[in-house]
Amino acid sequence: MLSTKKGIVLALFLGLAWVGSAFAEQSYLLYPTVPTVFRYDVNRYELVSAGESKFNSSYAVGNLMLWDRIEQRIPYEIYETPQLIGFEPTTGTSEFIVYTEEFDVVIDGFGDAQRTLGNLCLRFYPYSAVTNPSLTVDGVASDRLLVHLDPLDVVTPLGNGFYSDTSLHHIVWSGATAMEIVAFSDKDGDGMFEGTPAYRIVTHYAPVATQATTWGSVKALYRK
Ligand SMILES: [Ca+2]
Repeated sequence: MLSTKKGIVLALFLGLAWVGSAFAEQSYLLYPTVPTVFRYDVNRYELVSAGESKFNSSYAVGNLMLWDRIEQRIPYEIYETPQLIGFEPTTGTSEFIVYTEEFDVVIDGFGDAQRTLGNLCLRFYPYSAVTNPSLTVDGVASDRLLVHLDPLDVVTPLGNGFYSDTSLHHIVWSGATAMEIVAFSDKDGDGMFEGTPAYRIVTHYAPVATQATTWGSVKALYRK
């Protein structure tokens, strides 16, 4: 749980970030259910090694643990990802890297208060598209790179001062070398995402299909 002092500092930080951009739409945590490497934004996260005082083996991937240096806590939200296999540093936007053209995406409304994510959308950005990329979300073919989703109510306590509810979406894509995916609230309804996402998924075309051996059991966790 955030102390009041930390909460005030965080509120000031978020307030300044808000003032800093004339118009920005909120992005949300999303992650894949298949094996994934988390490329963490070094301005927000750092790695802690086994033996350091902050290290908690319950959150270890190998001998490393991710730490949120802004909120000074374990980033529980990242550990919601069911098949986290490693970490790599990057700068700017944190991203989950996968290699498949068909997988499930979880949108997670993780936060320190109950809320409803309205005007919820997935936005897709193809890399090096050689033809018109094709895209199917939840079995429905989309001729646009923006897909509207039902609002997501976030009401379930996680037990550590945070709340989380999720929605699961099955994605199939082709016709590009990679696809970047962002979840956000389209406040102005123009079908575009304005701002810099806190998180995204980058899924790469994989000529040799990867086998997700735990595919069925992982999906079962999220289908409620
Ligand atoms: Ca917009």
